[in-house]
Amino acid sequence: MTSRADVPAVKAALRSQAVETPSWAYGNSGTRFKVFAQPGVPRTPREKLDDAARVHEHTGVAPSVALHIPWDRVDDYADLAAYAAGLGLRLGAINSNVFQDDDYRLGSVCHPDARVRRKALDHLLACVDIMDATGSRDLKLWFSDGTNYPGQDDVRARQDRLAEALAAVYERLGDGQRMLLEYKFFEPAFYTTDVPDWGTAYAHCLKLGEKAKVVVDTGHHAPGTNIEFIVALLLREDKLGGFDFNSRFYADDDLMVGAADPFQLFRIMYEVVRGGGLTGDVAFMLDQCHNIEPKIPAIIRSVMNVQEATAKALLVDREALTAAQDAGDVLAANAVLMDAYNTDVRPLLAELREEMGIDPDPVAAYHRSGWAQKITDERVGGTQAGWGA
Ligand code: PSV
Ligand code: MN
Ligand code: MN
Repeated sequence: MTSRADVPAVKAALRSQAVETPSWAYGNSGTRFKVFAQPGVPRTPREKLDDAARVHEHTGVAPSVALHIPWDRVDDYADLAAYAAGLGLRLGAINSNVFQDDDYRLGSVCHPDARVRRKALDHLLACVDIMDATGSRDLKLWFSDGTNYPGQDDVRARQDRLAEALAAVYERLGDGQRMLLEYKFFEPAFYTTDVPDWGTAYAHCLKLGEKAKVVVDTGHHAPGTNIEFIVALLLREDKLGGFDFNSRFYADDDLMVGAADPFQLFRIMYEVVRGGGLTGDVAFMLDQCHNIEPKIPAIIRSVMNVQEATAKALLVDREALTAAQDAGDVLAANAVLMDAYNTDVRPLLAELREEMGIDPDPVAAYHRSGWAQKITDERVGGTQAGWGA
């Protein structure tokens, strides 16, 4: 541990960080080649919340769950929110889905046909109604819109259509509600994507106003992109709404955050800490799919990975770093950062968990709890929920 670390302050910051887990990570998922069904997977949104409650119980820092509509369709969202509250949880971001309908072949809010655009907009507005019922703060917007072939559609006109839809949604937001615009450089569109990068998302959010912010999904960049620079810049402009955390080796792999490149996660979290993002209203959400590994322990592991990166970022000796930077001492400055990154923070986190009254080893505690066996025995019949179900 770095000598000047203010351990109580680091622990207090870690205690207050909340990581939001996604309802869809608890369900079955796969690639376009095969979905491997797992035993005990939730059949209903309530069962997804039951699993999320286990993640929160064992980590102490995962008190909210993001919903994806219509994957989490229920008749009464206020009732679902009450159910979540009964488990010690709350409902988090509402993720809209305008990408899984035959009508969206050529896009949703950017579609050339006004009828399809209206249908997509109606869905987004319905998501705000759901937020009113659940008390959710954030509407997360990701559009699969784009084109596959040069000349297929007018790229500028599509931006106009996008702006029109975003403005209508923005108008509908209530006090304390926000919209988070997510970008992704390709897939499913392969030539142009209508919100491909942070710059496009930022330009739209800037025009819309302060309730519109950018969300950074860590898997949505070209290889080699310096994501921490984007984070630093968005924070500086007060336009970072949150993260969809996951990790990737190739494209949008949706693997466990911190698994592929823990050093990148540390660099991102350092910019978050440096930019005041830990104490502000940045949403730390996971957006992952656990296709071959058991889901609940994978989600617990992911929450822990975010905590470990955050702890290391908090341990950076900022005074020593500034001194080295001011002196133009390249190697000393780099060494300060690397010292923090190379610190084993697991004992600190184990200690923190004990202080919070939870088991210092969340994954082991989950395995001991018997929950995996219980859901395997009880959740038989019905349709297992999953990505796209
Ligand atoms: C798109 O790739 C995305 O990252 C968006 O956040 C979607 O809502 C989510 O994945 C679905 O898993
Ligand atoms: Mn995402
Ligand atoms: Mn994605």
